[in-house]
Order: sequence, then C-alpha cells, then structure tokens
Amino acid sequence: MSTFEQLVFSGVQPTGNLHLGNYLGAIRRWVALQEDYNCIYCVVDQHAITQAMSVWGGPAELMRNTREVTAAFLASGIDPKKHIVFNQSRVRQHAELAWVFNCIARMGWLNRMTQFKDKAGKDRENASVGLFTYPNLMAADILAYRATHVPVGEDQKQHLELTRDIAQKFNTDFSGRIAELGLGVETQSGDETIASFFPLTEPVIGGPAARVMSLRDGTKKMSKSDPSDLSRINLIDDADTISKKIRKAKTDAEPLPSDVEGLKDRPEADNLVGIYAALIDANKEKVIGDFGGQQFSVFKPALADLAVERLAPIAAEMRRISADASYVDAVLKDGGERAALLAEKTLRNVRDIIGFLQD
Ligand code: AQP
Repeated sequence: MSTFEQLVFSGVQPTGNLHLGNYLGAIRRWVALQEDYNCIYCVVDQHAITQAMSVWGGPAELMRNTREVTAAFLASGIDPKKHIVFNQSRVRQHAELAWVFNCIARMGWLNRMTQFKDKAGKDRENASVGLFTYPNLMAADILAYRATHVPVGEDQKQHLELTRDIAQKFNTDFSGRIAELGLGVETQSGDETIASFFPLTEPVIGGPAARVMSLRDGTKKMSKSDPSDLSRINLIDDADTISKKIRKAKTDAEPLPSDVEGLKDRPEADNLVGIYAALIDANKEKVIGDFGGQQFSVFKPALADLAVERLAPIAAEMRRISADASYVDAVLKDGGERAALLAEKTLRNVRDIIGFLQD
C-alpha cells in the first residue's frame, strides 16, 4: 500500500472586487507553497453562480472576472507551467463528484454551515440549492485530486472540516470495496493504520492575515460583496486610491499600544497592524516593536506607502496580462486539460468503488 502524494489545491471565486484579504489570506500563500508542493489553483466559476445573478453579474461579467482572477494568480507569481491553473467548469469531474458527495453529506452537517446562513441572510427560502450544497462542491474540488493541503483564509475553516467529514464517511462507507479493489492508501487513525481512498485534507491557515477585516468595521471581514468600496483594498486599485482608503480607514483615538496584548479589544488597530505585518512577512510583535506608542497619523502613511509598494507592481502586471485575453485563455485551457486527466483518474476509481458500471 502506498501513501498519499502531497498535493496542494485551492480556489478563488470570480465574483469581482478581488481584494487584499483574498491576496494575503490565500493567493500570496499559494505562491510560497509552489516551492515545496505540486499545486493546483482554480478559478471556481461554478461556485460564483450559487449566488443571485445580481451578485455574480451575468455571463459577460463572469468571463471578465474569470480572466481577471487568473491574471491576479499569474501577476502574483503563480507559475502555470510548473503547476496547474484552470477554471473549475472546464473539468466536469468536479460536478460529478459533487453529486456523489451530495449523497454522502448529511443535511445536518450542511445546516451548520455559517457561511450559508451569512450569505442566504433572512431570505433562506429564496437562496439557491447550489448555495446550500456549495461545501459539497468545494469538497469535490479538493478531493477530485485527493489534495492533502488546502491554503485558505480562516473563513473557510468550517468548509474544510466538512470536507474531512465527507472523506471520512466515504472511506468508512466503502471500506470493504476500497480494500477489495486494492485502492486503499495507508492512513493513520489514532493508533490504527487504515486503508482510505480519500485523504483527510489539512487546512493551511494562519499568519497575521488569516482574516483581514473591513477598513470600515474591524469586526467584519473584508469582503468582495461589501457595498462600501472604502471597506476593502482592491487588487486593481491605483496608488492614490490605496492611500486614500488607508487614510480613511476607521480607527480609535488612542496611539498604537506598546505591546501586542494592547491590540485586544481594538479591532481596527489590530487589523491595520496585521495587514502591515503580513505585507512585510513578519508578525505583529515586529510591527508593534517599530510603531508602538505612535499615533495613527504616523502609522497610516507608513502603511499606505508599504501597501502601494507591494500592491502596485501586482496591479500593473494584472493589467498587462489581462490585456492579452488569448494568453489567459490558453493558460486556462492547458491547465484544464491537465487537471481533467488527474480528476478522471480519481473519478474512474470512485465509479468503481460505488458500483457505477463504466467502460
Ligand atoms: N477577509 C479575508 N481575509 C483573509 N482571507 C480571505 N479570503 C476571503 N476573504 C478573506 C480568502 O480568499 C480566498 C478566496 O475567497 P473566495 O473568493 O472564494 O470567496 P469568499 O471567501 O466568499 O470571498 P469574499 O471576499 O468574502 O467574498 P464574498 O463577499 O462573496 O463573501 C479563500 O481562501 C478565502 O478564505
């Protein structure tokens, strides 16, 4: 019996307004993982349509946003030749596996998902069924490649726990069949070694920007769908806009504290310090070491300069790449073909395990 090949999978929805939270919480960390792992990075366009069309914008907007997110991946330093970059809908196996997982996941599990409650709001009866079963499709995205590591922001933690529950239930429900077909991979379950078909994927979450908060309200996460553009720094914002948004960011009247403990109960200050730390690849202690005791009138301009220095080159590269739609489309086509080969290998096994007849 073999062990699971270490593989990274993650995705971003093409719903517009790609922001600093998406970049620091996810994309930038993907870049670092390329050194040590084989990586698959996906523009999850099928997830985008789970919300109302007014949110995802309709066909023309979806195509534009899919290319823009791809350009952001490439501009941030993701290498589409060494790794795989594609849009989800090209690889039909994701939807096929999601159906299987619809039949594995329990209603009670999905009823506990807080993101559904947040996104459906008060009008749950009117939310799409796709929004409710979104976590099953996300599990399928990951497990179609039997990915072992998924780098995401903290908001996705609960969905990754669900992915592990789905993998575990599939492995248990079909354990006899998995063994009979010799498709088991050795995994550790407590003191026991068992044969599993799907890995229990590890979330890769952490660092000072695991949850970047709104610039207008430090208790709400920075989000694409926030109606206030001042609440987020978009990756395509120009230098003046970035500076203006940081200058206008909500803060309290106190200077920065002299130690990190002092950031407790000061969500806006904590958020800006966390953003600074992530941008210099350090922890909050380092930032407080440099700026503790200083007024926001000193810290905000320093943060604005830093953000511009780090983000402006990415925005410029995104614009350059986006201008050549045929190049972006060729990257997605090539990535989609390579991804489909891998996913089909998994799906052939899944069909055999379940008992679906195939040629
Ligand atoms: N504020 C955030 N801080 C850190 N990480 C974040 N991510 C999102 N917001 C933050 C991470 O970015 C990746 C891609 O997210 P997504 O596009 O798939 O969807 P999302 O999480 O729904 O993004 P938004 O901005 O919050 O969109 P809306 O407004 O539609 O809800 C994920 O890894 C996510 O964790």
